[in-house]
Amino acid sequence: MTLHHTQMFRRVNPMSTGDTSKPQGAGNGTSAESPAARWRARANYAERLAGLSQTVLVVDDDPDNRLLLSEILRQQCRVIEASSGAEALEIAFREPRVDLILLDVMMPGMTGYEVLERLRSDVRTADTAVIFVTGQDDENEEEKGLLMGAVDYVFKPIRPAIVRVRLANQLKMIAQRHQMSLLLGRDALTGIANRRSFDEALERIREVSIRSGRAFGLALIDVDFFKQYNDSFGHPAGDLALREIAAVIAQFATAPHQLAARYGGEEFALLLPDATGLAALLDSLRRAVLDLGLKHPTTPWGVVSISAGGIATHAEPDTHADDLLRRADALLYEAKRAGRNRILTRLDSF
Ligand code: GH3
Ligand code: MG
Ligand code: MG
Repeated sequence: MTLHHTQMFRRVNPMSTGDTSKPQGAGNGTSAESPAARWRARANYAERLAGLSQTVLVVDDDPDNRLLLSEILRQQCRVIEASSGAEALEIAFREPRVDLILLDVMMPGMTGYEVLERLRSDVRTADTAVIFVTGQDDENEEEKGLLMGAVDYVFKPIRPAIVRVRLANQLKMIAQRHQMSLLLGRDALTGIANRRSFDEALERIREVSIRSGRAFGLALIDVDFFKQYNDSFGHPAGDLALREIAAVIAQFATAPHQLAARYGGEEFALLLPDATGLAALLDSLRRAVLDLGLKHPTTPWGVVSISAGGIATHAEPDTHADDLLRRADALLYEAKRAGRNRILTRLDSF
């Protein structure tokens, strides 16, 4: 990954020795003994502990500003630069993990506001934190940016020590949020995402779809005759079967922002930002579960199977997550009534 960055982008090249152990003076003339210097040393230590695993994209049309910001940041994170809004979007959509974007407001071609709007309209970047960098100290502009979802503002001329601390604070919050969602978002039995993660992801994809007008896919999946499986082999064997089925479902959601989740009990859900080929995908999934070959004493086909209901649709402002789930659930119910071991999909025309 680092190699990739070095090759693809102008990575900021340390002009110094690369020794990150010393607190950066940041050029504000504070002596090493001052309280501020001691706090700075502690902050730097905490950053090093956190590791340089986070990535910040610096977007500015002015090369001097990019260089300055990158120099300030490179001790605490990986830095990628973009010189225009278009380049920023291209990188943000392509890079698997940009944690934060430092975004110049006034740029030729596309303003920072337009870039933010585009970021919020794509599921890959809808959650990416943005800090605006602006030369204008205008209350209305600042309010506008914050209302659009920027997490903070940095004002030009750049004051390195302040930028550094603001960035460190945001990066720390982002890391904590990431860790928390990992801790809270997994299903204990199967290891895949749980209902909580799923509900969050569905809400995000709904909001993105409202903004972008683009369709996404949602499927509810239920194991057939599972009560009888438990009754025949016992609950622990049922647990093992659920883990195997979950692993198969997870294989159908490996692309970024696709999500496979345990919705509850023996029900699972799939969320696909791109709805193309939903019916074929669900049918492959159905066959993959059959191919597990988990013996079932009472199904007509002798092995454990699933049924699924899937919708490909886009969301309007008055579309609620519950509406979407209800529509997928109605199809699942029909698939069950029609005999199980089958999938039903409804693809809205756009
Ligand atoms: P259908 O084909 O209509 O879906 O029939 P079914 O038997 O699968 O559906 P039903 O809702 O009647 O039963 C669901 C069963 O799933 C009953 C319940 O014990 C089992 N189940 C739910 N959660 C778990 C679990 O975590 N572990 C095990 N082993 N079984 C579970
Ligand atoms: Mg069920
Ligand atoms: Mg069932």
